[in-house]
Amino acid sequence: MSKLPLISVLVLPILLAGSLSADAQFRYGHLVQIHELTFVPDSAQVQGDAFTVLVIQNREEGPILHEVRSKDLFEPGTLISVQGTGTVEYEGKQVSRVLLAPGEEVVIWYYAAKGRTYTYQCTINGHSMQGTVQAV
Ligand SMILES: [Cu+2]
Repeated sequence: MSKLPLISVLVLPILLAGSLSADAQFRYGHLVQIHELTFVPDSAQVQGDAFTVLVIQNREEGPILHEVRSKDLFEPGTLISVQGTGTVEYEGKQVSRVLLAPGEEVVIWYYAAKGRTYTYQCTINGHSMQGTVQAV
């Protein structure tokens, strides 16, 4: 685990160099923060037909565990890699979900195909959270 935070240190400045706008949106990816049982922002657009990164951080102030599930993002041919400080769980060879304790983050590299919409969810402990990424 000790080497994992380094990845964020390397990746986030690259992302943030592109834009520091308030909507935290980046051309080749975007940053989502979880606050009060909500993905913020819960929708975004990214460049289509391009390698893209989605960073999701659990920023809850209380001890609230979240997960990231996504049939779309974790499917073969879409997912490139999952990094970060969260706990990655697998079903066979496929990522089934990533658990995020407060302060943890997941860095999802994937190929965004133009025209597709990718959804991700958290349903742990009765949560009904959803976010979408549209590749344009
Ligand atoms: Cu949740």
